[in-house]
Amino acid sequence: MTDRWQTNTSLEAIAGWLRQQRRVVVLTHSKPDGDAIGSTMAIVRAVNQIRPSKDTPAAEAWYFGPMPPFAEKVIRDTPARNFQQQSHPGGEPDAIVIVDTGSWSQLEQVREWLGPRIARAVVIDHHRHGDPDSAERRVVSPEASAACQIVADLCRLVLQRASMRDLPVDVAEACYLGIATDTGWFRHSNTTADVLRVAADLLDAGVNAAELYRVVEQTDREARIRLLGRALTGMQVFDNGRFALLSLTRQDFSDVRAEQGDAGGFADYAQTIETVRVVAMFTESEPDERGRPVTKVSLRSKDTEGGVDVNQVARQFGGGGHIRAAGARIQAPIDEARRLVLEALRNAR
Ligand SMILES: [Mn+2]
Repeated sequence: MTDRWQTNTSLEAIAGWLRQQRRVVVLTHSKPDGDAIGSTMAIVRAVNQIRPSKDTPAAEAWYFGPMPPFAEKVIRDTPARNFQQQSHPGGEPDAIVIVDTGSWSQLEQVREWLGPRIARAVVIDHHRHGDPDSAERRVVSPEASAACQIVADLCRLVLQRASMRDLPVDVAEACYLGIATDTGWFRHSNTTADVLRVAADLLDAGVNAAELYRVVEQTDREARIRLLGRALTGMQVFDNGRFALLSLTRQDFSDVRAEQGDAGGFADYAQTIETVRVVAMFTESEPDERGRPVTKVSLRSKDTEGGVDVNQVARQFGGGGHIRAAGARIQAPIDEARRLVLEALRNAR
């Protein structure tokens, strides 16, 4: 299937078609990130710009699953709906645009609804793989750093502007959001000359990059930083610093009044240690229904010598994920879970 995951239309054709549609729904993967929110917002704003109707907007975004903490501040009054796990979307749009994914696994909640409507659906994506039957037409550019890099050009065409520098500032801001977050604010290896040129055009269009950074990245709760302090204070390293183990007990969470969701991304801090190749983050969970202890482990590996396939390790404990990022729930007290996982990491390749 994946060999058919290729562009079969043009941005010009999609832009021309979008300009003629009365009602447009823009979808993205569940648990949307900065690129998903940015690319949906940019298209919704661009389409509504050409047909401004206060009562019934021409375009709206549909989101599924939990939203990142900055979502409300970047979406503001742009038409958007958020469907939680079970609810089904309704309505009959003339056009459906799917951005930053084309995989059914990431469109689970909308699959049943979307299935019979793929003839009026287009995908704009920058991932290497996807399901060709998620939309009849698609523009797939794996060389693009972010879906927003492609979407910026699409919005330029929809709005019939000569340059991305001429985009309305709210459209440019949404595009910049996705580009900045998908490149790690222009640090990751996908920071290409092309994406920097697009970002430069968006700044010329009036984007306030420093303000966007503050709104998106500087959102931590005090409890989360205190919890991070606990995790780092208790960090242990093994095998000449190759493995770093972090642990948080339920007591840690309650002491600093933190919630389970506050511990996300802690592995990144341990990964900044030069010698560290693999980080295992252990979180003591609620006991299971029979009262047995449960420990959640989240594994991160660097893609360099000494790194391991953490997906394989997680699978040994009934979990899984990706080669460099995976996790599992282990039915054991936290100390035993640490011992078992360390042993598995030492035996892994
Ligand atoms: Mn993306």
